[in-house]
Amino acid sequence: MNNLDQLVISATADFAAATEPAKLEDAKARYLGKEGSLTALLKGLGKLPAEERKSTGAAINIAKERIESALTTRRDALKSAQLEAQLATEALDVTLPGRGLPRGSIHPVTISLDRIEQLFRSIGFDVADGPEIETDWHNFTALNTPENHPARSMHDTFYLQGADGKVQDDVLLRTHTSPVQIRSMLAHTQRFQHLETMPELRVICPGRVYRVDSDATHSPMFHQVEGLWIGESVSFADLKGVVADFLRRFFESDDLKVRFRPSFFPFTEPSAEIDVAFMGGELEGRWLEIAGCGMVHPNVLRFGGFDPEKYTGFAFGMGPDRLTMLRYGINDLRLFFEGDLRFLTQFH
Ligand code: 2NM
Repeated sequence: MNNLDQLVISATADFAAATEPAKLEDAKARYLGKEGSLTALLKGLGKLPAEERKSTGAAINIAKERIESALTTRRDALKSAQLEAQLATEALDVTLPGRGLPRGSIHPVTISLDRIEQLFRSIGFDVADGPEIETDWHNFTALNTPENHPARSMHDTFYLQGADGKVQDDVLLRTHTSPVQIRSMLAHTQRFQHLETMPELRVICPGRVYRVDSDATHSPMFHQVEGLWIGESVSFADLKGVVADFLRRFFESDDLKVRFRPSFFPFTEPSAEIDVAFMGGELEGRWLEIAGCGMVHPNVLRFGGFDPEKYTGFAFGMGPDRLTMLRYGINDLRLFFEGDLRFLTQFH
């Protein structure tokens, strides 16, 4: 093997040993650079006798081409190895399933509130809301509640503190949604005061209410939906029809039994508790107290701007929390307000 062949073999081996482009360029310089061994051979050509120059020059050039070709091959190999490595580390599996958006779910009490609103809208009721911080007048006085009624005590109702830290006796967290009924009556009677006869007022008031009470069946915050229908000839028969029809539609049960049991509320006269009994299911035949109702007291009509000699009305109040418990068979009210997603995501 001649020197040139050895040079080609040595260069090819050096190129193969270079594992990164910078080292490969160093190896290239050792053979093909200004100081490289092949360059030195070419420079030495001049010193050769003329008859050897041509054939030696040709042999050196062939060796040079073989070295250059080995260099190019190695360069390409390093380049594709680097690309392979980069592709491996930056790999993106476009066939993986997407992360998706977690689907929320509606709170079970909100499901009930939406259903209740929908059912009452379908028979011509409006839906109203109002402040949760109320005045003593809207929450009690206008609802014909006597000065000494237990509901008015600090023991039963959350009163607010003023800036001076003193508890105010005339600002409170509403204990029912009836103050919204009062506000609706006042807005209605003011709006239509120029008319000989008021149009009928039909409204329900869903919302949060607050009482000092807390155990498995009572939460200091809970929900209420109250309804009100005032007109020139609204009767207790209308009340029975509207409420019984609503309950049968809400519980999707045509054979639901509904009964009205005489009771007392300051804001209605006469007043009644509303009981239901399911036909079938675990609670079959048991009477369950579910709402209160009555004919709006003349004093309340007057506070709302209606002449009780001309108008009558019925009102009712129910607890959507309890309705939801019955509809879904839930036994602890606190589950609604603890924010445990394992519970809350079960309802659709
Ligand atoms: C109930 C029971 C009976 C009621 C009365 C009124 C108003 F403002 F019209 F007088 N709203 N809601 C009412 C009547 C509420 O809850 C158990």
